Amino acid sequence: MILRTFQDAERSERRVATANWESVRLLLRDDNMGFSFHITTIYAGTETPIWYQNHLESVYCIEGEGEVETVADKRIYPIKPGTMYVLDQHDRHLLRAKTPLKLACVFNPPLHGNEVHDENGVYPLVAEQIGD
Ligand code: 9YT
Repeated sequence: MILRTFQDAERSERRVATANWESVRLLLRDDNMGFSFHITTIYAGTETPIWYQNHLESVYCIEGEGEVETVADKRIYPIKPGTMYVLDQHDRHLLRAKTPLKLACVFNPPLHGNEVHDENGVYPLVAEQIGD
């Protein structure tokens, strides 16, 4: 059994912040669940290019308003509370927040904890350690 609170996690190294977003990573790879689970806030007025070439991600909107555009076909999907979008094709996309967007995010494979996007919006696939 694992029990954590958002309130404790956001005051620890589980909180990772960038110019466009911050993320509180409640479950990580070393919890051995096969996925990681984060509460992410995308700052209002931002556009973030993202391309998870090495990960699958599901995103559920708890609060806020925004949109996601898939780069390949330029389709725009509105995001509001209750909306889920799923990057099942490793879709390259642009995430825009009109107001602060509070999102629950699940990653497979799980993140290690300190990843931030590189210049292409990608998280590296951290090599498994021998013996893992
Ligand atoms: C929705 C999304 O992918 N935002 C970027 C941050 C990511 N959720 C994370 O690392 O927690």
